[in-house]
Amino acid sequence: NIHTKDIELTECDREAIHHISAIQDFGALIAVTNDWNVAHRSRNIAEIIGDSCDPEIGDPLADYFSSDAIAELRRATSSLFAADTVERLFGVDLRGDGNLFDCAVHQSNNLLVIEIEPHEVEAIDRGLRIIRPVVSKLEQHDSYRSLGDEACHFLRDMLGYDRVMFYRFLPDESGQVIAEAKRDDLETYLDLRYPQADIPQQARALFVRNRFRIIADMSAPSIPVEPAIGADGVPLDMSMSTLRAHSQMHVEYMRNMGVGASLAISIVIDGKLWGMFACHHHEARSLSYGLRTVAELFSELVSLVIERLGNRKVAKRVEASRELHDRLIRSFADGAALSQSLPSLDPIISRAIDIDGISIFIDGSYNAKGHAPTEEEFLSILPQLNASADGRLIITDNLAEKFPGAGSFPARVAGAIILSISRRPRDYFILWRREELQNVTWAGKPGKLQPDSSNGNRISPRKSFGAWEETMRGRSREWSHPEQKLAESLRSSLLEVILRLTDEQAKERA
Ligand code: BLA
Repeated sequence: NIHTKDIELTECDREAIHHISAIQDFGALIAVTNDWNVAHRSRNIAEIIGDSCDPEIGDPLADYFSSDAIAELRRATSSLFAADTVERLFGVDLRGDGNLFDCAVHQSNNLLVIEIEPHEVEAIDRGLRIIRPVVSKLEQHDSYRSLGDEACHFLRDMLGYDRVMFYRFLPDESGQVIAEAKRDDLETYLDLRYPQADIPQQARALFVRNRFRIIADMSAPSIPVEPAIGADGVPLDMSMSTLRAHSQMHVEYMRNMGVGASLAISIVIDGKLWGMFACHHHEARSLSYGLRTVAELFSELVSLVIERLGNRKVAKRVEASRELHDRLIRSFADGAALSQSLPSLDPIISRAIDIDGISIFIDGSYNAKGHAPTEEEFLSILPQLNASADGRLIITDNLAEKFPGAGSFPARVAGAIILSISRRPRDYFILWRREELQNVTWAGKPGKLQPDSSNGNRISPRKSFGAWEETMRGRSREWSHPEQKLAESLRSSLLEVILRLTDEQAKERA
C-alpha cells in the first residue's frame, strides 16, 4: 500500500540521468582513454566535424586531429586536477583545415571526454562587452527580487529567450518565481510556486555540480553515444557533460508547458541549491558555447552578489541583536522583576522581530501582552510543552501541529517562538504570531501525480499548469532565518539578565 507520493519519488528519483548515453544534436562527443584512443563516440561526428572524420572505437585520436590540436587538448587536460572541472577551448582548428571548433574537456572516471561544437566568432567579445556595465548595477540592489529583476532583463536582452525567470527554492524544496522578464504577449508566471517533485533529487544533486543546462530543441531526436556500455562494463558517466541529452520525462514536462527550448542555470550558495534562472523559448533555440560561457559567468556573478546581499542581511541582524541585548541589559539595570517586564520589553523586541504578542511564564506565573493565548489556554498546552521542550528553542508557524490542544485557542495564535529560559523546568518566554490565511498559487495542483495505467503504471509528468490556489489555514507568517537567529540571541540575553537578577538577589540576602 504505497502512497502515490512515494511512487512518484522513487520512480522519478531513480532515473539514472547521468547514464543516458546520448547527446543533443548541436555538437559531438568523443571520449578517449589515457593513451588517447577512442573509447566512446557520438554517432554524429562526421556531421559536426566533417565528412572524413569518422573515428572507430579503439582508433588513436591522432589519426583524425592535427598534432597542434592534440597538443592544445593535452594542455587543457593538465588543468583538470580538481573534481568536476571543465576546461574550455575556443576556436580550435581540430583538423588543420581552417574550420574552427569550441571544445569542452573534462575527466569522467578514467576517460577524457571532449565535446565539440562549431565555433561562433565574436560571441565572447560581444557578451563580455554587454556584461560589463551590468555588474556594478547588480551590486546596488538590496532585495533578491529587484536583483533578480535586473538580472532577468539582462539575460533576456543578451540571450533572446521568450521568458527568463528567477526562481528561488523554499525550505520545502518547492520553488517560487520571484522575478521575470518576458515577451509582452505572454502571461506572467511571477509568484507562481512549483512543487518539489518537479525537480527530482538526482537532478537537484547534478544541478549543483553542473550548473548550466541547455536543451536546444525539445523535439529533436537525441544522438546515441556508442558503445552504450563501455569496456569497463558501465555506461559513460555524463554528469559533467555540456551536451548530454535529457530525461524524456523532463522533456515531456517542458513540452506540456509549451516550451520548445530551455536554459536552466543554477544558483548555488554554500554548496546548496539556492535558486535558478529558467529560460523558456517557444521555438527551438541554441546558443554558441561562447555565449553560454558568458551567461554562465554572469550567473556566477549573480551568485556572488546574492551571497553578499545575504551577508549584509546577516550583518544587519548582528547589529540588531547587539542593540536588543544592550537595551535588555539596560532596562534591568535597576533590578526590575522579569515577570513584570513585558510592557517595557515589548517595544524593544518588536523593533527587532516582527511579533504580534509576547508572554512570559516564570515561577508559575503567566503574563501576556498583545495577541497571545490567555493563561488558561497556555496552561492547557504546558504539559506538552514541558514534555517536548528539551531543546532551548521551539520555532513553529503551525502551533496546532506541535501542540494539538492549541488548535482550538480562540485567540487563533498560530505561530510561536518558545524560548526556554531556565535550567530547571520550566520557565518560558514566548513570541507569538497570529494566524494568517496564506494563498499559495501553485502552477498545477501539487501531490496529484497518478501512475498512468496506459503507460505500464509509470508516472508521467503533469499536463496541467493552471494556477491552483491553496489556502493554508492554521499558519502564521513564517519566521525568517534572521528572526530565528535573533530569537536565539534574545534567549542568551534573557538568561544573562536572569543570572544577574539572581546574583543581585543573593547579594541582597547576604
Ligand atoms: C529536471 N525540472 C528539471 C530541471 C528543472 C525542472 C529546472 C533541471 C534543469 C533542466 O535540466 O532543465 C523544473 N523547469 C522546472 C520548473 C520550471 C522550469 C518547475 O522551467 C518552472 C518554470 N519532472 C516531473 C516529474 C518527473 C520529472 C513527475 O515533473 C519525474 C518522473 C523529472 N525533471 C525530471 C528529470 C529531470 C528534471 C528526470 C532531469 C532532466 C535531466 O537532466 O535529464
